[in-house]
Amino acid sequence: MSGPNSSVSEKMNVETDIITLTRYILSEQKSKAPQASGELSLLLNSLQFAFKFIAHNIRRAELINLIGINGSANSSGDVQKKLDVIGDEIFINAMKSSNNVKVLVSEEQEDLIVFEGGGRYAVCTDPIDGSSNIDAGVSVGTIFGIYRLKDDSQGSIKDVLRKGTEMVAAGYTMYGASAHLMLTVGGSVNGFTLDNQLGEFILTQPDLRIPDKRNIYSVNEGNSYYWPDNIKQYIDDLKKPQEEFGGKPYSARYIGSMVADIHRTILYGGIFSYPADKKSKNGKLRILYECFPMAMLIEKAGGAAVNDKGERILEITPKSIHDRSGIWLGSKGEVEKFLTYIK
Ligand code: AHM
Ligand code: MG
Repeated sequence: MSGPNSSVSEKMNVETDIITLTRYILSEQKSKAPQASGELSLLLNSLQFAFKFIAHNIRRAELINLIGINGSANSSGDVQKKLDVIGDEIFINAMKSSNNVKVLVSEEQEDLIVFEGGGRYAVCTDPIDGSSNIDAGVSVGTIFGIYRLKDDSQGSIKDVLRKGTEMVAAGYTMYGASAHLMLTVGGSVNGFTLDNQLGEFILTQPDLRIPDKRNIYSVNEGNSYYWPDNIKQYIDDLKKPQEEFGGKPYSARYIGSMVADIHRTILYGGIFSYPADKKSKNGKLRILYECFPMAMLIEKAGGAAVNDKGERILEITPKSIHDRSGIWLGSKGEVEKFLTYIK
C-alpha cells in the first residue's frame, strides 16, 4: 500500500493498490509492445466482458434451478435457454462488437464465423466447456485461443488451421462461487480472480509455475477397455508404490470438467489425459479450442503437452476446425514419464 493515507488503509486492512486485468493488459502493452496498435488489448477487454457476463448467468442459473423462479425449466417447461447457447451468444456478440475479431470458431457453431469490418484477430473458443456438469454444481469454464491474422488475410479458415505455436494468447475462465481467469499473452501465466462486488478481475496469482512432478493422474478410467496396451500399462504402473514419492502410489483425481482438472493440475502438478480410443483412433477433446489453449498455458507455466504418440500438441496443424486429438499434459516430469511408455 502506498500514498498519503497508507497508514489508514493499513489499519483497515484494505489493499488500495490492486492490479486489475485492465491495468495488467495496459501495462503489458506499454512495457512489452509500446508501438502496438492496442487492438489485442481491446480484444482482451471484450473477452473479459464476455467472461463476466457468462459468470453472471451461471450464478443466476444455479439460483433459478435451485429455487425454480418464473421462466425456469423447473416451473414452466423448457422456457429457460440452455447455458451453452447463452454462453455462445454472449461470446459471439462480445467478439463481434469488439471490432477487433475477424474470425470466430466456437464449439457450438458448425462453421466458422467471419465478421464484417477490419478486425485483425481470430478467436477459437469453447464458450462453456463441461456444461453437462453444471447442475451438479461442478465448475465449468470458457476456453479460448487467439491468433493474429496474417497481413494479407481477409478472414478465412486458413487463419485458424495453424499450429498452436502461432497463437498470440490463450487461457480459460473457470466459473464457480467466483470466476478464475488464467491467461498467457505469450509470456508467463497469470491468474486473476473476479471480485464479484467490484466487478473486476484482480491479479491474484502472478507468474504461475506448475510443479515439475506430482503423483496425481487425471483420466476417465471408465474408458480403459478401449485404450491401447501401453496406456493401460502406464496407468497400472502409477498405482504401484512409488519410490520417488515416499512409497506412495499416484492419487486419481478426475472431475470430468477439463477446465477444473487443468486448474488443479497447474496449481498442484500431476498429469491430465484424455487418450484416443483404439476403435476410433480419435480423442474426445478438440484441438483448436480445448487442446491448444490448455497446452499453451501448461507450457508457458513450465509443463509439457503431447498427444498419444508423444508429439508436441502445439506443433499439430488441424485439418478442420473441430478436429480432435488424444492429449497428455501437466508437470514436465510426469509427461516425460509417460513418454517412456511410447514405443
Ligand atoms: P464438452 O465440450 O462437450 O463439455 O466436453 C468436454 C469435456 C471436458 O471438459 C472433460 O475433460 C471431458 O469432456 C469429460 O469427458 P468424459 O465425461 O468422457 O470423461
Ligand atoms: Mg468442450
